[in-house]
Amino acid sequence: MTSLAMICVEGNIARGKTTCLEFLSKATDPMSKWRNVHGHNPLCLMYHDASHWGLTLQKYVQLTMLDMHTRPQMSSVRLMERSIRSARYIFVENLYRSSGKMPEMDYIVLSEWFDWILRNMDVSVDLIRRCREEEKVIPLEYLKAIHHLHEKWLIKGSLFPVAAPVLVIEADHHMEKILELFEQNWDRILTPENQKHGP
Ligand code: TTP
Ligand code: MG
Repeated sequence: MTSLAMICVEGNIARGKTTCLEFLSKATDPMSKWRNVHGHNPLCLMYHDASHWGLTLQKYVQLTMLDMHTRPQMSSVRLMERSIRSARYIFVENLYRSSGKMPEMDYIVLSEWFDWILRNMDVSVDLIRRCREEEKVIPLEYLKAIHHLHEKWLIKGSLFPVAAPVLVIEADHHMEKILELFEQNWDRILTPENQKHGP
C-alpha cells in the first residue's frame, strides 16, 4: 500500500474549517451526518438535553470519525475536518469535566471505546492544522471552554497526547485572509517529511 499523509483540521466551532476545506475541495464535512441519521438529529437533541443525548451524539461522532480515518481512498493525502481525537479530547471532555453534563458512566464507556480504537485501528495523523481565534469575538462560555481545551491539548500539550506536529494558522482575520494564509501554507501542509507520530 502507498503511504498516505493524514491531516486533520482542528479549531473552535464556526471558525472557518469547512470553508477552508471546501475551498480546497479536498474534504467532506461530517456535520451533516450528525444532524441527520435516518431522519434523527442527534446534534440538535444534544444541544437541548446534553445529559441525556450527549452519549448518543458522541458515539455517533466517534463512528463517523473512525469511518473517515479508515475509509480506503486513492489519493495520497487524507484531509479531514476535525478528528476522532478532538471529538474525545475536546467535546467529550467538555461534556463530562467542564460542563458536568455527561454522567461518569457515559464518559467511561466512550473513553473505553476510544482507547480500544486507538490500540486496534490505524487512526494515526501526520499533521494537525489548527485555527486560532480572537477571544473577544467568542461571546459564549461554551465557546470559551472549547477554546481552552484546544489550547491545553494542542498548544500546551498538557491535556492529552498530541498525535502529530501542529501547524497553527491564524483564524482571527476575515475569511479571504484566512483562505490566503491557508493557501500560503499548503506546501508546508503537504511536505512528505511529516513523520507519523503515535498514539
Ligand atoms: P465544528 O466542526 O467545530 O464546527 P463548525 O463546522 O461550525 O466549524 P467551522 O466553521 O470551523 O467549519 O462542530 C460542529 C458542531 O458539532 C458544533 O455544534 C459542535 C458539535 N460537536 C459536538 O457536539 N461533538 C463533537 O465531538 C464534535 C466534533 C462537534
Ligand atoms: Mg465545519
